[in-house]
Amino acid sequence: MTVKQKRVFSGIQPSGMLHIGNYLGAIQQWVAGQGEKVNFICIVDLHAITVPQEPAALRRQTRELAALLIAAGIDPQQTTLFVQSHVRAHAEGCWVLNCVTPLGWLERMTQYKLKAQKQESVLTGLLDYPILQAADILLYDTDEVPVGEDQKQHVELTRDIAQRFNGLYGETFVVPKPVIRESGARVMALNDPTAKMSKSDFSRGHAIRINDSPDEIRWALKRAVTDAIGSIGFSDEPARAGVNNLLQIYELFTGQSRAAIEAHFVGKGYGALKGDVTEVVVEALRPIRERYEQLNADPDELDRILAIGAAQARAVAEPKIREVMAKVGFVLPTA
Ligand code: ATP
Ligand code: LTN
Repeated sequence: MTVKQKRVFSGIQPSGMLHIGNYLGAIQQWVAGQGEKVNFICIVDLHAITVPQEPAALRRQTRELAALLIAAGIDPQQTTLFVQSHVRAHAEGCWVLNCVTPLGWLERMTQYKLKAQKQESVLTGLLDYPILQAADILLYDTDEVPVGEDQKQHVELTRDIAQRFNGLYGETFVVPKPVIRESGARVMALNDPTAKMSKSDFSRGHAIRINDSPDEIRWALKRAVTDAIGSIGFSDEPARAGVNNLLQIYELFTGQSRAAIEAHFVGKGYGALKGDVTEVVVEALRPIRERYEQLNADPDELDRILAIGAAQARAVAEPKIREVMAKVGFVLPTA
């Protein structure tokens, strides 16, 4: 008997340059899982416009994100890498799922509440965001969704929506599981270790972007918020969040054990910690930045890769959306 390969789906918004939180929380896992499972990685431009975007910037960031993902190790031969708006089934699936999801389920989403607070005028799409995400995931019969901690609630909502649809119309969707790594699931802002590092926070020193120069990385880490305690060790205590965050970044980029890292820093001060983290981050990002610059210089090649990805994605999503439409009672268009 052949065992069916697991399907993995994840998405990322072209809402600005990636930071090490995206890399450590999500992309590293996507790269590690390539080969053994069937992988789909989607650049979610429909999600990006749930908050205002400048059209030229969105277009540029979409290609930049594709280049960066490939530079970071996503191999288009092994992973279907595509742009969400290239596959219409995502918007169509979102509409159908809108019509089986109670409004109250959306109003309690943490990400919605946090993002809505930051907007002068909240767009309807922002509330609907998690349903579009559910459509993304469910159209591919996804088993696993590797994401950072902040997305757990959206994947749980996706499970609820899948079960509700299956209950109303009969078995249609696979109920997916979130996959969240223990360390790195929540990389904190360097200038405020109580907040998660976020793409759409542009304050200087907030994040390390994957294409930052070594000088910029040094600048941000030098000013990273720590505490007045002085000792260096992993800790869950809120007062130690800054030091813990630096240690986690060190851990994930070096792959060393926590015990070895703590032993390495015994008797050292925060200046040494920041210096060592800087060195490790600069060296880990250097090859990614170099590959990124090469790829970004060839937009035609990127568009070609994305066109192949879109065709592969459509081959899965289109039959699924037809199945969904048939289940709800639509007359399917012929041919
Ligand atoms: P935005 O600030 O524009 O909402 P973002 O930085 O949260 O963007 P997304 O595109 O929403 O980035 O997320 C891409 C992936 O990166 C998701 O799997 C998300 O869980 C993960 N991620 C985002 N921020 C962090 C973080 N600080 N630590 C770990 N993982 C993160
Ligand atoms: N909301 C996600 C991005 C996203 C996603 C998805 C993640 C859109 N569709 C499907 C996993 C699966 C975020 O990272 N902010």
